[in-house]
Amino acid sequence: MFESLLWLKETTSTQDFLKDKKLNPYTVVVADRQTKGRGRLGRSWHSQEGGLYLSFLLPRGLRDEKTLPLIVSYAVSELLKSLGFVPAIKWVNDVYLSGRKVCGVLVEGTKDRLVVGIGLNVNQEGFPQELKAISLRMVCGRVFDRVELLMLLLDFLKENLHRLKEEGFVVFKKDIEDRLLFKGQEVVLYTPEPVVGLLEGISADGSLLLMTSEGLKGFAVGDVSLRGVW
Ligand code: BT5
Repeated sequence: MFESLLWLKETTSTQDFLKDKKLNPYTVVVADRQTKGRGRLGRSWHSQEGGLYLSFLLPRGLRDEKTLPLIVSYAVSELLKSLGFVPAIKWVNDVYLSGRKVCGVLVEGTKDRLVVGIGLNVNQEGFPQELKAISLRMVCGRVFDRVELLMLLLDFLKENLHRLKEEGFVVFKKDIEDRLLFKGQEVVLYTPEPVVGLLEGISADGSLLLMTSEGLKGFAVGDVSLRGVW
């Protein structure tokens, strides 16, 4: 599936690197560090050396395209599980270990392509306190070979993107719910308007289901956090 791969020492953002060029779908670009790594809504992504920062191109019009942030987070969580970690998926685009963020996913669209970005904290020894971030090394004390890790990650992505194409998002619903962060807990979803509710799970289209004072509601966008915790 992923036929060509470029590994850069440094770039502004692997997302911009792919957006700016006319490259084939499934091209992958990796960088050792990014000077302007970004998250959603213009937030910045801390991209010091030691992490794995990659983006790849997909054609538009894939089945259940809107669920890609969840599918890619799920593929990362499968990779981490295969390595012996116990990952949680934070709806809609994060993977957590030990209550801290280890990976973020960003999906952006151009006219005929989707650019999928993954930032995975691997060998970093620490982060600014306010980020509430963690790396694989900080969890288990081991230093990982990032090339090996990337190859494994691409395998998990390939398998799960193929499954999405063949069977649709609905077959992922239960597996994602089983490792959904805050499931069964009272949360606030910033849409950006705050909505309080009990996190029930996800719907067949990947929306977040909250039991609110007005009944069960589905949400397609937002940032979720535990009620009373920043
Ligand atoms: C994301 O956004 O989590 C998507 C991050 C995608 C990064 C990849 S790296 C390769 C590709 N090239 C790019 O330029 N981007 C993609 P969001 O859900 O908006 O979360 C952003 C928030 O995560 C920030 O505001 C911080 O609070 C936090 N954060 C920043 N850097 C982090 C890190 N290294 N580890 C954990 N949390 C971090």
